[in-house]
Amino acid sequence: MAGSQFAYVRNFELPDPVLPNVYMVVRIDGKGFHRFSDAHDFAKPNDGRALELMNEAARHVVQALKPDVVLAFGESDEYSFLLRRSCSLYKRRASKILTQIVSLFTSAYVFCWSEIMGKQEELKYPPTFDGRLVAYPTAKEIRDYFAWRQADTHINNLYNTTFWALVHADNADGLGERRAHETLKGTVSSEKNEILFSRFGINYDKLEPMFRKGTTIVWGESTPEEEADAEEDAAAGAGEGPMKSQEKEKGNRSRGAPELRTLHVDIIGKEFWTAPSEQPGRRV
Ligand code: DGT
Ligand code: MG
Ligand code: MG
Ligand code: MG
Ligand code: MG
Repeated sequence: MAGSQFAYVRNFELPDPVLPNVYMVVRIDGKGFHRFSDAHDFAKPNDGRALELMNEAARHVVQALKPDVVLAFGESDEYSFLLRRSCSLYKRRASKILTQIVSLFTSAYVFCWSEIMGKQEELKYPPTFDGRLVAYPTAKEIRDYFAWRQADTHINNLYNTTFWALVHADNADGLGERRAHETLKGTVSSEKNEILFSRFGINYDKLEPMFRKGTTIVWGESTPEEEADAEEDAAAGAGEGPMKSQEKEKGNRSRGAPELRTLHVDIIGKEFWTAPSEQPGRRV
């Protein structure tokens, strides 16, 4: 067969399977987002729309890789995706799984850019993301992994919020960036909280949960309120033409079916991992 004398090169393609029956976590991170966020005038320290764009790109990944991705957590320019232990995607080949997620996330980020950032916000150059895949043997490492990422969210957000408050103070106290760094050097959390409260009247705990807790995406049951809404919609639509009856059908079908939930909650404590209201059974 033509080409068979060349086909031996295939033997150089070594398999890279991940061990069976272990959790996999893929973390993607924006490349050079310090520059990217400046170039696109992201608000400091947190740009709500830019974070929503990250969340939307992540939802694309979770949807597309259903049911293998069971949880995603994002903050800043990064997102972590947890794959269930029984995942058999690409026969568990690490490079295939990793590149698929990085590629899908990146293209979704670009695809959704104008919808979320606004049509007038030009994408000035192609954003890229790097990624890594790590295997973890037990639920303990998984919970500690996500606790580690959320603790990072908190530390960075508290620092950045205090830093930019010091820099932007619109009175004679306004420090330059260098002096703000100096002021915060060596301070512990309680001191930053105190600066925020006494100098700027900011109660850190009242700031947006998305900024403080990051974003967690999980499959879950709809809440009783959402079900009531769906029922209301369905009832209102009864007998009112094809569009309405389709909505009704959708409302009916979604009842009890797992749907994507976007949360900004504590995932360090054990409640998140065991709460029956969020998902029947344990998450991992
Ligand atoms: P890397 O990941 O090594 O290629 O380098 P960077 O520049 O992406 O650095 P990284 O990932 O450690 O830190 C994320 C950067 O993205 C950091 O400079 C702050 C910026 N960034 C992320 N989210 C926001 C935001 O909402 N607003 C602003 N202004 N900047 C953000
Ligand atoms: Mg990085
Ligand atoms: Mg980055
Ligand atoms: Mg980062
Ligand atoms: Mg192909």
